Amino acid sequence: MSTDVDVVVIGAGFGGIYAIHRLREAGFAVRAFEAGSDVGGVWFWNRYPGARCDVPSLSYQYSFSPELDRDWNWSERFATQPEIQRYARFVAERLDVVGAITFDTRVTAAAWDEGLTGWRVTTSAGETVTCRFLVSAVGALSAAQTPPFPGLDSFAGRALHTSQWPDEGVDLTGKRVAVIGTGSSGIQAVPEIARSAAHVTVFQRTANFSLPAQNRPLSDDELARAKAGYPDRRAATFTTRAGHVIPTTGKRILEVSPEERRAELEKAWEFGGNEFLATFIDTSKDLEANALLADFVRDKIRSIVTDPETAEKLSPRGHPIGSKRICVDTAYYETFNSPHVELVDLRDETIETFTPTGLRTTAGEYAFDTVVFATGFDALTGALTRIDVRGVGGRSLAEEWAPGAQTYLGLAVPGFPNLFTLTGPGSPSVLVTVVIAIEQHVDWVTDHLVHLCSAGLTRTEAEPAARDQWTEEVQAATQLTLHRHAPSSWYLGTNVPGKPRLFLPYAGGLDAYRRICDEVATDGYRGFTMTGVREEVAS
Ligand code: NA7
Repeated sequence: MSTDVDVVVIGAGFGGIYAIHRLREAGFAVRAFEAGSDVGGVWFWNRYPGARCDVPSLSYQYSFSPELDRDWNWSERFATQPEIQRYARFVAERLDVVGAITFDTRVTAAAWDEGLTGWRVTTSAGETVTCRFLVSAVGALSAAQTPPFPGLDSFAGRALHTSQWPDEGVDLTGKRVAVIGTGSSGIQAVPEIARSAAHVTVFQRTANFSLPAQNRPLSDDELARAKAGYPDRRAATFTTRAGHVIPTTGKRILEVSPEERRAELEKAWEFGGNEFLATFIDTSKDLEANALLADFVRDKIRSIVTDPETAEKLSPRGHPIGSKRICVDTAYYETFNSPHVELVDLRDETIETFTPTGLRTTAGEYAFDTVVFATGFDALTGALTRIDVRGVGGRSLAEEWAPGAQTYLGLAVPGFPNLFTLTGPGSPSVLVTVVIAIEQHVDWVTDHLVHLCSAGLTRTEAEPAARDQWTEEVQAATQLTLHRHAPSSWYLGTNVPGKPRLFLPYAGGLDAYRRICDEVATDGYRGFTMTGVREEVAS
């Protein structure tokens, strides 16, 4: 039985764009569905004021094409959301993949059909498309999470989520705005919102460490140097732990004098960005070393924020710096020096209920016209489990992952043949430069499918033993990092009520991960059962 296409790709963000390109290049007929009205994925949706990448632009781009590198020019050190979305569009047009994408259309269900040896994919437009292989490029941070606050329906003002910001923008001039959440999105949005709003109340549950971006325009010289260094960068990309080269002094913070420590950290703070974390090589491994780094940042907060009580509330405690996602900001702490910006610490008072005019905490009432939920995502799994994916025997992926998402290499799940989950749980994804992680995944999946089809086979399925062994490896990798000391984070799923506590990304580094994937391929795709005979081959 033949299928409508060889491959359906879900999503047209960075993963989907490159997957369509590589799979078509390898000879597969591909169709993609995208819920947004343009390419970009997370960079299409996250339009909140101040939205910016926290990885330097020059590293946050595909590495596979010298031509793309040559012809695209970033304007700033850390690109804004609109510029990154323009880049995604530029690449999609260059690779001529736009025609393969059906926009404004969600995949709502996908069911494995053993007789077909393929998937039946259903969309929000009511279309059903059959395919041999299904590639999920839904993104790790794309399923928005709004906590079920009591009384929210009664709130008469406007409620917004940072990742679902209206396309036409929102005029907050003169408005009283509440922002709930102080992760990367909240920390980027608050200074921008405070520019026009009459009053801003920031509700903080956990104070996060944030580093100054020290953003600036990129000069022509810098761009020219970056382009000249392209071959080296490309060669180095996959040999790094993080997916891009990060400068370090190579020294241990515990071994340098207090003067040298301060001087190096001041330099790194002035340089800006999350590269600050790599200044010394022991701070990501050793709690004592990490505490010195954290102290430096808390000193900075105290030196910036004039009200000592507010400074103390903004000072993160209880988790090592870098064990939760580090934030990168522009004037976040400075914003709290403005008289119209107020911080509410939800460790001192908790939200009881929304009311028609705002919300009530255990300490009192707060009135506002607009609430901005900067409350994050059902990360790594939510975008896929919100689709009704059914594998062998009708087994639901959401049910399979209900006790905690387990995969083989972050890419495949036993019982769900011919399905590949780009940047899925158990892959480095959000812990590394995700565009580079995507390239590795797509290349590996394409090679796997070419291998399968060249052997005249039709079905590939991860083995339970391989999944179990990989799950152990993912958890063991976490134990070697300071992530294990963070009591809560979206890496662990603790931000989503009812989600099991399990560290989801692979923390062993992109270099190690790539080596493992390459070895699996060299071993004839060890851990996958590959079967089936194609009709045209058999006849
Ligand atoms: P994050 O980093 O998950 O931040 C969400 C924030 O919302 C965080 O401060 C949470 O506090 C807070 N939150 C979540 N639920 C609640 C409730 N119920 N009450 C109060 N506060 C709450 O999401 P972002 O969008 O900022 O960033 C996600 C990633 O996107 C980011 O790391 C970058 O990689 C890009 P908590 O810390 O859970 O106590």
